[in-house]
Amino acid sequence: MLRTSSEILAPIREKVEAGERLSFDDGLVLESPEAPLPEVGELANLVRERKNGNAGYYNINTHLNATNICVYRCSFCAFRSDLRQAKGYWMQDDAILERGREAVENGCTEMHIVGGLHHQAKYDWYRKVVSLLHDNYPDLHLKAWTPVEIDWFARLTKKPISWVLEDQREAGLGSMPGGGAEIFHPEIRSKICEHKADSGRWFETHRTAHQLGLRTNCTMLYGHIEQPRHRIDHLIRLREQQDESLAAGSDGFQTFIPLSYHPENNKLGEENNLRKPSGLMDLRQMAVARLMLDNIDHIKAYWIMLGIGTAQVALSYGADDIDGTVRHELIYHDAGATTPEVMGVSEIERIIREAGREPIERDTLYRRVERSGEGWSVGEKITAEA
Ligand code: V47
Ligand code: SF4
Repeated sequence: MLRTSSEILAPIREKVEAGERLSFDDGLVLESPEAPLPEVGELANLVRERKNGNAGYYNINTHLNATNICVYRCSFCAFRSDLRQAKGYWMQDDAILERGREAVENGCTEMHIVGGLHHQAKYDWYRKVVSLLHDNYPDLHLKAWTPVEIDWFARLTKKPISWVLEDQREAGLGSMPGGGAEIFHPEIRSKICEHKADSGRWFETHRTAHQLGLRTNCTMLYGHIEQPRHRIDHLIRLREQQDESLAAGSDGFQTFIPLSYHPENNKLGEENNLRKPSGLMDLRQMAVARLMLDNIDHIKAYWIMLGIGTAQVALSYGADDIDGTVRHELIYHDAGATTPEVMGVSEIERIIREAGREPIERDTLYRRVERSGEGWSVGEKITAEA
């Protein structure tokens, strides 16, 4: 018998309303075109409002990609350069310090630092990127390095991940962004980024960071050659890690960011004739993530990647955060993003308000930011369960 759409979602609705955990198979149902997107979104919104009320979080941040030269060749990456390519760059101390000065002048609370793994850069250079900024701009929170970089540093220094993370923390590392996760399942990972840190190493890095008291984010790159089962597998692996970190007394992952694949200027897109995921796909991924990741507080709709319109709608499809004002973003703009290069605070607040949410400026660790005149300070940690 043909089931109506609501019947398909009825068992999931019951679980969501009762606050019960969804299974792998539930995830596949949510992914199925038979599950109507508005209903999936409504369920995700229920969880989103339960966890984060009406808040629409943002921060004032900037990016630093100190080199785009990279030993790896992930097939989706439009940002990387070879050593001898004209677009290759490697920033030295003055340029890095200048970026810090500009950030502080613009009221940034956070610098997001990731980049290529330069063939000739020694570990000390990567450490100096962090220590230079931290020593000169101690109030700027440095959210830096993915497990791909931490794994590279461990290879360069021949030290364990825990040593690298502790050394980075001593240099000024404040937390870690969510990149490098891509798709964990080996059927896909082996095709899009076979050489860099594998899923085991990715989780080992985050687990160790959590044990050391560092907060981290997590991501998933979707909309290329993966299937729904790879995405649900990815989300469940993250959920299991979060269970483990929370059970061990750590705070674990703060935010999950679903990353919508951009097909321009990269081999993966060219060889598979891929198109950008639709707005509907973006919204479904947001909602599915909110429903599956019951133990992660925040879901971010990264406006740079989604576009402003979709990010606004996403605030009612599970997301509670749209990232920040974002200066100097390269990874998405190199891969075809047409969003503005930076957004002002009044504009970011306007688009959150227009989406029916209350704009709240947060710092990287989700504490309310209070501004007076030129300066800023952090208030209470915002509790997730509203
Ligand atoms: O790991 C690279 C992705 C990630 C493409 O933690 C691409 O707050 C789409 O992790 N199309 C880095 N995605 C970005 C990232 C991130 C972004 C915003 C906030 C946070 C956070 C983290 O970007 C990479 C990869 O998954 N990426 N190329 C592309 N062509
Ligand atoms: Fe290098 Fe990162 Fe691009 Fe992969 S995604 S090629 S590791 S810069």
